Amino acid sequence: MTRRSLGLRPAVLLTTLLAVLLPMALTGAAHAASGFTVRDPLGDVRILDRGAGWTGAELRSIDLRTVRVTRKSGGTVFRVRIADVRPRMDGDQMVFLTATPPKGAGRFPRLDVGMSAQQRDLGYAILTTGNTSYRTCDPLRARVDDRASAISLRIPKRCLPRTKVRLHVASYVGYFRSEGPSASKDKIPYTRPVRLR
Ligand SMILES: [Ca+2]
Repeated sequence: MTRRSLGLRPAVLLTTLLAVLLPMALTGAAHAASGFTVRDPLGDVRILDRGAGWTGAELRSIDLRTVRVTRKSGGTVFRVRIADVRPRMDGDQMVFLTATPPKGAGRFPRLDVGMSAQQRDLGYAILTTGNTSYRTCDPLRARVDDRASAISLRIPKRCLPRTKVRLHVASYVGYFRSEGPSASKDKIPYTRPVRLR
């Protein structure tokens, strides 16, 4: 394709090219997703209370396997795979994510996220940006993938820190959004600083 064949002046040609290419670039950006995965070994659940009424299999069911963080244009999805999602279990399988600044970079922003396979409508995210300032995204609905034993929560951008943070993940068997003690626990130690949005 030449200028002559199109019969266009350079400025018009440039405008035409931009008109074609710019929407393509914007579309590409809108659909771009990036992220990372944190892995944890199986078999490392800590039993806190054997006498709380749950079977050994139930107590070990929250064994963390992977945490996949996918940044999208509308927010970030945290997808946590555990050993065995049990939607009909009596009691709750819970996952909590905490994000804090790199060492020595102060206390804020701090992100607190909670989700449960049994209490799907009660997921939440709280972004604390100062001693008395915070934003809440509550309630958020968790998605449960039985076959993959995964619990996912999508957090809107307004409740995500803009700066790099270290991510900590913990899972429990107990009762979600209650003050009661938990019967078992697994955890992934703080990661290196990562971007969540
Ligand atoms: Ca584990």
